[in-house]
Amino acid sequence: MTRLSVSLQVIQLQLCTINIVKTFKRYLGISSFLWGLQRKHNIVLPGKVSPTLEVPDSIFKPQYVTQKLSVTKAPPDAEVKSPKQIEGMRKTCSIAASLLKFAGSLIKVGMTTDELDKAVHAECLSKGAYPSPLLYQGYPKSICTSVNNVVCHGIPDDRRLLDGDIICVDITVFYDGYHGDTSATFLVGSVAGEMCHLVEVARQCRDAGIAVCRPKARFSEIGWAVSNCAESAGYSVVPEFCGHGIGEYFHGPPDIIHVAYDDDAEMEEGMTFTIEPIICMGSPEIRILQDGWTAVTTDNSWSAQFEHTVLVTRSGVEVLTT
Ligand SMILES: [Co+2]
Repeated sequence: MTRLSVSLQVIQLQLCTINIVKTFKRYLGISSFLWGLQRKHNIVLPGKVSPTLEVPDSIFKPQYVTQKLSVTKAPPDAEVKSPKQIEGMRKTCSIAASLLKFAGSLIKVGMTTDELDKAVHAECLSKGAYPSPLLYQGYPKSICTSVNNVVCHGIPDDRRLLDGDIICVDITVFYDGYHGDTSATFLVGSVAGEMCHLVEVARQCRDAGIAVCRPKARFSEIGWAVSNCAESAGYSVVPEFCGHGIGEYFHGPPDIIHVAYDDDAEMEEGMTFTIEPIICMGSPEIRILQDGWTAVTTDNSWSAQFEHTVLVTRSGVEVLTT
C-alpha cells in the first residue's frame, strides 16, 4: 500500500459526470462494432462496496485495529532491524508474496474486484495473517484493486473486470507482529500492446529502483533510477505516492520518493522499506475521489504499479516479497 507524501486537495467528482459516462458506456455496450472504442475508453469509476468482512479473534491484529488508532505507531527515524526482526519480516513478506501470486491466479474476465478481495481475505486468514489495509485509517477492504485509470488505493467493489483491463493488486499482511507489502499489475484477458508495454515498464522501473540499493547508497538514487527508466520509455511517475519504511508498523520512515530529487540521506544494512512507483501513460497529475481513497489520473490515462518490500544487506539488497 502506498503512502501519500503530500496533502492533496480532495476534488469532488460531480455526479452528472458519472452519469454521462455511465450512459455512454451502456450505449457502447450494445454494439460489438464499438467494442474496440469502449476498451480504449474504459474509464473506471467507483462501484458499490460490500459490507466489511470479519476477522476471527484467533488472528493477531495490529494496534490500529485493536486500539482503534487512526495512525500507525512508527519510530521517528529509519530503523536498522535486528536479526530477529529481519526473520519476522522474511516470514511475513513471504506470506504477502504467496497471496499476491494467489490473487494473480484468480484474475479473469467477468470477476468483480469484491470477489477477488473476499478470496484473498479468506486465504490470508487461513495462513494465520491479518490483511493490513483492513480498517487501516478506516479503509474498508483487505486489498487495494486499482484498475486502468485508477492509480492506487482502488477499493474492491461490484465492478466486473473487462477483457483488456489492467489491474494492480496491492497486498499487505500482518503476521506475528510484522507487516509485509507487495503489489503487481496483472493483465485481464487480451490487453492492447501499448498497455502491456506500460505494465512491463512499470515492473522495470521498480526493479531499477531496487537495483541501486546497498549500504551507503543515497535514498534519492531510487528516485533518479525510477524516473530515468520511466521517462526513457515516454512515461511519467506519480510524485505524490511514495514507498515507506515498514516493520512492526505499516508505514514509517523513510519516505521512498520515486521521482528525481536531491537528498543526502543514506541507506544502512538492516533497513527495510518498500519501492512502489506508479507509472503513467499520460500526465502524472492525480486526484482523490469522494471516498477519500481512490486515486485516479486527471486525464483518465492508464497507470501501472509494482511493489516489493526490500532489505538492505551487507553486500546489496534482498527482495523480501518473493
Ligand atoms: Co506500500
